[in-house]
Amino acid sequence: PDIAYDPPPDAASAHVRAARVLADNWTGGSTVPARSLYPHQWSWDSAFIAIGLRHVSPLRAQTEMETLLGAQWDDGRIPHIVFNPSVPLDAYFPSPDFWRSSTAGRAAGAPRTVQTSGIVQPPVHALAAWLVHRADPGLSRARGFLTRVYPRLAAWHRYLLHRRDLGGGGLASVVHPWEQGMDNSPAWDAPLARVTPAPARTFRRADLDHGSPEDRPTDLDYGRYVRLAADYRDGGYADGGGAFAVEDPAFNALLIASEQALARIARELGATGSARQARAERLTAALIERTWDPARGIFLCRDVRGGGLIPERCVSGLIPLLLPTLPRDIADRLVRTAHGPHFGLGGTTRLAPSYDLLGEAFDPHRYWRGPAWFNTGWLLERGLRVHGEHQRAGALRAALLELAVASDFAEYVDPYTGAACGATGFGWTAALTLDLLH
Ligand code: 9YW
Repeated sequence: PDIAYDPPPDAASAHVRAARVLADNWTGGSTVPARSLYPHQWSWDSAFIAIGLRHVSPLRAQTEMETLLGAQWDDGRIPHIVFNPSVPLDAYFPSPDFWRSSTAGRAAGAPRTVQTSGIVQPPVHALAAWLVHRADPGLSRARGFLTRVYPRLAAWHRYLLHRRDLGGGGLASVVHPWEQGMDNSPAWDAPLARVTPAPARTFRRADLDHGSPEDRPTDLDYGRYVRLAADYRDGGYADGGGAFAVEDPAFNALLIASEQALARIARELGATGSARQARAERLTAALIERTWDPARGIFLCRDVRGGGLIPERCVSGLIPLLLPTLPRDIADRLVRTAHGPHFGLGGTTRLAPSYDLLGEAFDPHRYWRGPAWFNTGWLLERGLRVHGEHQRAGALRAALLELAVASDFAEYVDPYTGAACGATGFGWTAALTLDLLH
C-alpha cells in the first residue's frame, strides 16, 4: 500500500540512470570522467558535470567546483587534471611524476599539497558556477559559494587574458592540444607537424589498456603531446616561448560566455559587472575579427606560430553560436553550416560530428576526428535556443537524450549511427543528459 504514496523511482528512466552514473563516478569531493580511463578530476569535465549535478545535489555540484578551484595555481591557472593520490601512478599517463607540478611548477605558484598537471582546459567554470548557484540560491548564499569562488574565477580569467594573449590580438591561446580539449582534432595537424615527437619507448600509454586503438589518438600524436608537455614543464610552465600556440574559437567563446557569467556573479554580489560586460563585448569583436571565415561560414583556429587561419572545419568553429551577443548574420550562417553537408544536422547525421564530414581526415570513430560528443552537442543545443531556433534545438535535444541513454552514456558516438565509442558511464554525458531533462 505504501507504493501509492511513495512509488519507487522508475529504475529504467533516463534521469535515474544518469544520476546513477554520477553517483558511481563520485569520489567524495569530485567526479571522475570515467572510472577506468580517466580516474582523476578533469577541469572542463568537472564544469560540465557540475551543470548536471546541480539537478541531483546542488551541494555536490558546489563541492565539485570548490575541489577544482582548491588546486588553482597562484598565477591563476586552473590545472587540467587534479590527481587523486589514492590512484596508482600507472593507471593514467601522464601521471604526477611526469608533470611534477609541486617542483617544476613552483615558480608559477603550483600548490604544494595537491599534485596537478601544468596545462589548462577550456574556461567553462564561471558559467558552471553561475548555473550551480541558480539551482539553489538559498544554499549558495548560506555557504558563501559565489563569494568564495568569485576571486578565484576572476584570477583564472586574468591569467588567460594576460599571460595567454600570445597572438597579441586580445584572445587566449592554447599551448597544447590537450588544453583545447579536442586532443587529435585535424586542426592541430599542421601546427603539430612542426613538433619533433618524443620517442615511443620513452613513455607508456595507459589509455590503450582501456580503449580500442582505432578509437584513440595514434602513437605519433602521443609522441608530440609528450614533447610539448615536457618542454613546457622544463621551462617552469612559463608562457610565451613554446612551439605550439593556437587561438581556438570554442575555447575563446567559452571564455566570453564565462566572462558574461562573471558579470552576473558580480551583480549578485553587489557590484555592477559593467566592466566585465564591456570586456565580453570586446572579446566577441576580437573573436570575429581574428577567427571568423565568412566564405566557409564557420569560425576557424588561428595558428599563432605559423601566422594564419587553419582551413579545417571543426565543431569548435560552431560553438560561438552559444553567445547571445553574436551578430544576427553570423548566427544565421552558423546555423546553416551546422545543418548543411559538412555537419549534416537534421539530415545525414544524428549529432554534429567533431569534424567536417567531407574533410579528408574525417574518421567516424577516431576520437575528435569525426565522432560526435555530448558536450559539444549540449553547447550547440543551447546556442540554437539562444538564437530563437527552438525547433532545431528541440530536434537536437531529442537526439542527444536518445543516444546518451541508448549508448549507456558513451564518451562519444558515431555521428551517423549513434554507435557507442570510447568509455561508457561517462561523466559529462550523464550530467548534460540530466540538464537537458530539466
Ligand atoms: C586525456 C577527460 C578528457 C577530456 C578531453 C578528452 C580526453 C584525454 O579526456 O582527454 O588523456 O586527457 O579529449 O576533452 O577532458 O574526459
